[in-house]
Amino acid sequence: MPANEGTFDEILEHQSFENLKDSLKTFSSHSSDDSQEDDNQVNTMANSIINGTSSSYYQSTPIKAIHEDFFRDSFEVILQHAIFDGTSRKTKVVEWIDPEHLPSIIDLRLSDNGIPHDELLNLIRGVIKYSVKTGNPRFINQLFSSVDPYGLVGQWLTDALNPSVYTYEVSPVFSLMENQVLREMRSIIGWAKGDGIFCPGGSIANGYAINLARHHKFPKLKESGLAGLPRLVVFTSEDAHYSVKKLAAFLGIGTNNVYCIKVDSIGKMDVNNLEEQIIKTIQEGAIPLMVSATAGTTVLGVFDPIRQISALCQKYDLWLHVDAAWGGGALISKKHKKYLDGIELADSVTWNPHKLLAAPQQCSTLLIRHENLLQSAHCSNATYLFQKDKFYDTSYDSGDKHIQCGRRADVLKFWLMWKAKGTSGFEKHVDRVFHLSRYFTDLIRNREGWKLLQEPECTNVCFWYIPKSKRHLSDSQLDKALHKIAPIVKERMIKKGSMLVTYQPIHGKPNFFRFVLQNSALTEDDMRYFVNEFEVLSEDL
Ligand code: ABU
Repeated sequence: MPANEGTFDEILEHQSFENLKDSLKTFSSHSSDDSQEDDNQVNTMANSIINGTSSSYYQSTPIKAIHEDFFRDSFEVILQHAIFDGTSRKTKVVEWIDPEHLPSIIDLRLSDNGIPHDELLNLIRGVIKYSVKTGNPRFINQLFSSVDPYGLVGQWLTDALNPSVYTYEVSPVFSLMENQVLREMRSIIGWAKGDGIFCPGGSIANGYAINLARHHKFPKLKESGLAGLPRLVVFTSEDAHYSVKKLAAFLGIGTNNVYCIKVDSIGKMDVNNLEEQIIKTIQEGAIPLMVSATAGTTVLGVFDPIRQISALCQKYDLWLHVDAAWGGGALISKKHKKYLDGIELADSVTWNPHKLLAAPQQCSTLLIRHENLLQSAHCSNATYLFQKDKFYDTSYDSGDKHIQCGRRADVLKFWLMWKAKGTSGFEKHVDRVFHLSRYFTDLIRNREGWKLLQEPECTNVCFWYIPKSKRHLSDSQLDKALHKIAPIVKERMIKKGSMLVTYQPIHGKPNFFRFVLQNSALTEDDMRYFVNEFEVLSEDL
């Protein structure tokens, strides 16, 4: 096709930005008799496109002539500022602006007219500048961090392709990719068979587990509902993730029927107390439904004794779920998988690769030992999506295993990382972050002013730093002082932008800091940096 002929869309698609106006004029003179009106239209259209005024551009598709530069410019800004600067030790973890003032720095208001590309680029710069750099090595605030290069490309590719993984028909590659990755993860757990799904977060995966446990015991409940059912009880430890209670409420079990089992001195589920509570439940005339054990508790990072819990589940016929959202990644390490001893005995496992394995948010899975249960518990056989008379094997249409309909392909970023690094790459990553957590622990164990809460299991290291002026205090005075010090130190680190580390109280103990690692680009120097920074920030307290 000559450069300036064809339909309007063809012109937009094939023209360079510079030739756009001429092409639009030619297009216009070919397509209408009213030349004055056309001239005006062309001028308006060309100006709005050339000036990047998107108010007149509303179509939900990229046009090369209009968007190529915008894509490249945006990519350059993201690459430089979000990715390279964002992961640099020279950049602050956060540029703190309080919520009252942030709207005067980034114009968050929405208006009737669109804005040009150069203004959009400025907004993108602002979003990057004032967002927390979770890929910065000094961000160790949560159970996720890092900007994995392969994961990020996978995430971008996912968004460029914009799939929904419910049928093979619309997601052929991702349907098979999910099967492959979930099968591999099950095999790491130790299951030759089973099933699994990607979930929108670990909380939802835990909720699925509760529903599966209930469906397994009461298969008719899906149709008949809760009426007429005996009271069901879910057991989890005092230190388990709050999602077990939340999802039990959501599923109609009720938070009062989540029995919180005591933990021992380091935060592991006390199996004697578990058995007592199971027996109590039976005596109450209620049904003990499931135990949700935790592999890597959120705060202390400890692993419940899965093998012993499993023995009780078998004795009393309970479903065993392991919430390994955080600690599941340790299964990939020959050295550290011992913490999850017995996990193959579970009925279901939550495992979030976006946590310890540092896949981008979000990437959560529920893996189960039973085949066909997900389908029977959740299917509704929508005839506009899951037609059984399609020409291909519809067992690859996985969407009806889920309670969601539309669903992101969270698998791609994780698969791409796995392809790029291999299982051995993940193993080295896990071993590295465990090593660094032990290195940090050794640095502070006997250092003056530092008090370790307990020896770490996962990569969580919990501690207090006692400023010089408080070291003479009695235990009870010190507890009160430390409780107040943590929020002050946290405020200082945020306002300085020097690091981000979270604090919390637990079991009646005063606020302490939880240091937690998933970023394998950290170094031993970084560990010394953190020690020094805590001392500097607390010096005058
Ligand atoms: N899903 C638990 C995450 C909490 C945390 O990042 O500390």
